[in-house]
Amino acid sequence: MSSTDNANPVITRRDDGAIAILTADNPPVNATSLAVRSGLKAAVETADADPAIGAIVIACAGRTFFAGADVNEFGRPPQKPILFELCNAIEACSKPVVAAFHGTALGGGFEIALASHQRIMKADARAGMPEVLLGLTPGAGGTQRLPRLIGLPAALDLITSGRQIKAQEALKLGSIDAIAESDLLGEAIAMARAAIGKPIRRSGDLDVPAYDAAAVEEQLAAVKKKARGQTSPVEAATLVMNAVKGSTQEGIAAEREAFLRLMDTEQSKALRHIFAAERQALKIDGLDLSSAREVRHIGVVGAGIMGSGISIAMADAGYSVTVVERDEEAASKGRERIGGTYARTVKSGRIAQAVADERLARINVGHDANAFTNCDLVIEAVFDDLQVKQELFERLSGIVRDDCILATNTSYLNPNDIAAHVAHKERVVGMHFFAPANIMKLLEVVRAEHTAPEVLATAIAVGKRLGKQCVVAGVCTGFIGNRIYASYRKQCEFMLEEGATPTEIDAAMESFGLPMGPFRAFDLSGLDISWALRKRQAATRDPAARYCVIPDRLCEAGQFGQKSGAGYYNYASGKPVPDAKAADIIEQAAKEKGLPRKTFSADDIRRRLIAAMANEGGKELEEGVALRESDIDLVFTNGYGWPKWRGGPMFQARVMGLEKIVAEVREMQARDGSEFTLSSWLEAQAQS
Ligand code: T1G
Repeated sequence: MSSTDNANPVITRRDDGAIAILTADNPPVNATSLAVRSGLKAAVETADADPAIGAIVIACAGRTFFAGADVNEFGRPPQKPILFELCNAIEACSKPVVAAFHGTALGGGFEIALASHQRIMKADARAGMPEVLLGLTPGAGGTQRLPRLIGLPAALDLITSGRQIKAQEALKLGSIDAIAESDLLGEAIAMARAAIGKPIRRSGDLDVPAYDAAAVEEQLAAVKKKARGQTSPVEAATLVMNAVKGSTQEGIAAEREAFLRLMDTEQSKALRHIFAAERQALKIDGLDLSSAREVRHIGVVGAGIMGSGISIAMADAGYSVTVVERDEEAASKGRERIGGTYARTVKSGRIAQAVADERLARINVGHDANAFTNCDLVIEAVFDDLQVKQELFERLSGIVRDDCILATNTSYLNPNDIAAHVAHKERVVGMHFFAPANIMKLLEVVRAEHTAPEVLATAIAVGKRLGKQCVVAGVCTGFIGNRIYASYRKQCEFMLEEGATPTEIDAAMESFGLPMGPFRAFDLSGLDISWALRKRQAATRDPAARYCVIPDRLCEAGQFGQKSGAGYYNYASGKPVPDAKAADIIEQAAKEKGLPRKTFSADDIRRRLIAAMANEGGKELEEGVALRESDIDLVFTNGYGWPKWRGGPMFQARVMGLEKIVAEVREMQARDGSEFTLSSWLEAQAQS
């Protein structure tokens, strides 16, 4: 019998003898939208009451089993049946219910499986409870049923981390009963048939397996430490612990309260903003990502810190990589650098030696650029000097195929200038990695003036294969991230001239959630690098613009930051402490500026810095350098250490209130000159 309830087109029932097979079909990922919840609950109850039915199989059509609650319903009034009510109905069913899952059974999807009486999973499927990654907690019984099935420690791990598990681990943990060898549905039907008339094992009725209380206490402490200010992992851990304090239904009630409360928090809204942003970033008008060319062999020019990091990222993703340095000595250093990185990765336990060997074998380091002849893409990571890069690209265009993509990793130069002497300029694109390139997720893909759409699509496809968060940027000095970061840095320095200290500013941003405050970060990256850039730009600097001499004077005093033992902080003791020389330089510079001294609260500091960032972001949006606000937030949450639960500078500007942000910028405009002119985009947003 096959029936589709016309009132509910997403759930169909097909009977195979005494087995009712209920299949959901709700593209793209079978989110448990209202139609799924109501249809599936009705179908389960109908099948349970049907005397011809001995057991039930729940499955999904399309790419995956239920991938969780429908994020588009979040923040709206809940509509019955709520997902936990569906799960309770499944578990209460008097006949055996088997969940057959493929793809990614996540969140509410995994909870539907846990409420079923048995679970069979395709060998290549994955399961998980990613709610905390959205700033939420499971809300349909997961915190109660999972620990009863797999024990407290494993349940705490999965639910507070949000990580996905593969079939073998799911089986080993006890969260599933079998892995489908070939025919998921056929094997699920057989499992259901075998269960008819047998006792039903309901996970909600199980006792939590014995556990080591001290070890769990340590685990709870570790969750809190790792959360670094994010609340949902800690809340989720508390809910899981309810499994040993009360009944399943009491635990589910507590889940429901926490889930609804967290839904309204800034952290969850920020994390959902980022979730949506990640899926928006590569939807670009007029760009067909499927037009990307196949890339197998990649060339990298330069095996320095960036070049070796990029080479490792490429080899890790399965590409064969030809690295060329200027001479054998530099090539040899490059080999050592790359080999050393892999050795450290193996030593840390992140990969096995065999994997490192396989990846290393994909990287060939030499000093003859003719080795690039059969490359599909060559990226340069040489010294950020325009003439050097122009000459390099001119040479390369005489070596590589005419269709070989030429990418530049420049941070500040204009890819159009680099492309000036290249034959077939349409093949030039920017691929701006962030150090360390094999670790940092952000990749700014810079669309130069002549970049062909399929070249842009290809650079994005390579970035995605590397596991990067790609963000398309237009051409300007510093592209999306570094241009905004420059405004942020200037306001940090200006506040020193007005009475704030490096420690105060760092403390304000670290308590905001950054892993490291700005001045500690400047010291870490080295004050001399931006000093060299400022000296190069000195001749063209606007004399009317406010300029802070503090970092220049620190460098003139040989205080380049951590690398020289002192910068804004002193590192002689091994830990950063305020540096006396820096304090004198700050005091002297402030006196020379003669600005009114004031005290800054942490909120003052955050508002001023986020205002500077949002204002520059507004200008980027006006110019088309950034395609959308959320792209800017992706840049800072993937490339500059911003916690995703803060949503990014543009998100935070809205949280703080755009009127206040505009007021802050107007003060900057009056005090700091034309570089901080109020963005018309920001002004319009504040008025809308
Ligand atoms: N709801 C609605 N749409 C979703 C969705 C969801 N949960 N997940 C993905 N989509 C859309 C996505 O926007 C995109 O749409 C398309 O599906 C493909 O997604 C009570 C409350 C499933 C691993 O957190 O992890 O359950 O752009 O590009 O790379 O306890 O999507 O095509 O229009 O990401 O193959 C828990 C989130 C929710 C899963 C697929 N579940 N999704 O990855 O494709 S909370 C999640 C993912 C919950 C319960 C609680 C991934 C994926 P469009 P995609 P993908």
